[in-house]
Amino acid sequence: MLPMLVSCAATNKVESEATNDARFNTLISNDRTYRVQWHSLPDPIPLNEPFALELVIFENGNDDQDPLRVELAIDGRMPEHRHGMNVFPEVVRGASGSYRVSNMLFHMPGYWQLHFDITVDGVTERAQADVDLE
Ligand SMILES: [Cu+2]
Repeated sequence: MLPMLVSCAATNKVESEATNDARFNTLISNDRTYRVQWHSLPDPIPLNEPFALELVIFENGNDDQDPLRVELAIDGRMPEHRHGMNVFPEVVRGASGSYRVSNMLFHMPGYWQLHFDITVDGVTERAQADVDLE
């Protein structure tokens, strides 16, 4: 049986850009349902200055698909201090399927967690990233 040759050049531009672009970090959600490709703007995340996030969400383990459309909630927490941010992030989905999160602010140095809460059909799953801010 001949292997099936499929050109992937144009099938998923966002996927390949997000996967191959060194700016993007890869994050698997806690129950391994989703793969989040994300980076901050600017990168690294600045101390006490507004920043943004750009991210794309895929089904984990499926490399041949379009970015997912989900309900997305973003939060930043300092678990050791038991507090979060003093601002409310704004999430906008772009035409390419990527999400842009603005109005982020980590107001003090230390250990932060970025929470990406992804909801599909009423079920929420979290992906989280550790950020050590100096
Ligand atoms: Cu704190």
